[in-house]
Parts: sequence; C-alpha cells; structure tokens
Amino acid sequence: MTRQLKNDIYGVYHLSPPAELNDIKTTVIRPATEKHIKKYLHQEVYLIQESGEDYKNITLPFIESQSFSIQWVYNILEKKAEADRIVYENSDPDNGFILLPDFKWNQKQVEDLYLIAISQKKGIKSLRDLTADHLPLLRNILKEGTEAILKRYGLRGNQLRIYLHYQPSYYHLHVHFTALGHDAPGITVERAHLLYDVIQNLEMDSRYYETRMLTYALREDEALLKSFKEAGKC
Ligand code: G7M
Repeated sequence: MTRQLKNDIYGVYHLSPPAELNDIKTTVIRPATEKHIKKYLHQEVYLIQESGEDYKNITLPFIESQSFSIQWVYNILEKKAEADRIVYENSDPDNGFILLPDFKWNQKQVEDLYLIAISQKKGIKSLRDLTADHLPLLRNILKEGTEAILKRYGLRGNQLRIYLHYQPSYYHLHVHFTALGHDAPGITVERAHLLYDVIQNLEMDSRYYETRMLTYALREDEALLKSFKEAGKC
C-alpha cells in the first residue's frame, strides 16, 4: 500500500489487492463480428432525434438491411441454451416471456442484480413497434417478473429499475430488470425507458411510440448514424 495524499481526514492510497480479491469476470465473443468489436471500442457519441417518419424512412430500412444475429435469443426461447438459468417462464405465445439472468450478471450478489425478460412472441423489434395490443404482454412482464424476482432474490418491485432500451442492441423485444442501486450500463436518460412509463403512455395513446420523437445517442462509427447523415438529418 503506497500513500499518494493525506489531507485532514482524507487519504488516497495505491493498493494491490491479493489474487483472490482480484478476479475479473470476462465475456468472450468468438468469432466476433466487426459490429461486436466496434461496440466495445471507445467512440464519440452524437444525439439523434428520430421522428416517426425518420423511423419509417431511415431506421427501419437500416434494421431490415443489417444482419446482427438474434440467434442467442431464439436459443433461449427454444431451450437450446441457458435453459438451466431460467428464473421464470410464462409460455403463452402472445403474452408470455422468459426471465433469466443477463450475461453481464455473475449472480453472486443482488446488489448488481441484472435479469432480462424476453418476449415469447417474435417480430416485436423494439419500443417503436409497441401499441396498446402489447399491454397484456408488458403488464405480465412487469407483474410476474417482479414477483419472480421477489421470490428468488428477495428484492421488491420498488428496489428494481425495469426498462427497455431504445435503440436496443438486439431487435427482439426484451425488458431489463436491474437493482435500483446498481448503475448498470445503458441506464442513461437517452437510452432507458421505464416500463411503468411505457405502459402508461400506451394506455393514453396506442400510437404513442409509432408517432413520437425518440431521442438517443449513436456512436461515431455506427452505420445508422451514417444513414441519418446521408438523409441530411444530423
Ligand atoms: O437492450 P439491449 O439490446 O441493449 O440489451 C441486450 C441485453 O442482452 C444486454 O444487457 C446483454 O448483456 C444481454 N445479452 C446479450 N447476449 C448476447 C446475451 C446472451 O447470450 N445471454 C444472456 N443471458 N444475455 C445476453
């Protein structure tokens, strides 16, 4: 331990933890695509304001043209992968979902709890596709997901942050459940949409997410940013 600074009751030290306190959780993606590599590199970020029209003219054609595989999601739904990790399942084909630990969580402590609920129904790409027809699904995820987490991990609904990403990384509807005290990646205001708010917005207006402006950040090298630039939108 080396002391760098001492001032009144404040001290700054340089510590080298012993090996048993020093292990690093590692995610391996093999083979990694160019998009995976870019996802983990530092980039400048820019804010996009996407109207409903921009979505139809720019974002949707982009999503349809890209080939970022969601096979891992189908493997979970078909029980070909991670079946032993499922915490809760509602098998209804329209309004059901599977709840399981996100692979970012090592499940050792609830302080950084992180689970995802994956819709059984295919074809709901993101928040933009949601209408009042999806309210039963969203309410099931909220109620049953919260109950399952209380039962398994002892955290109550008011200790959880439950949200969707826009843009998501994977275009198959899924909802994030994280411990409220955990500053999980992707909880910034320009990306996370609380499930409580999503449900209320759709209760007020079924076309809310089809029509409203959605603001989010894109990284400098992202192909979608290029599409917005080419359309003269940023
Ligand atoms: O909303 P967005 O698409 O950004 O989030 C996707 C979430 O899925 C992230 O929190 C990832 O950590 C998580 N995730 C990604 N993959 C490839 C897997 C996986 O194979 N298994 C599990 N359990 N979670 C994943």
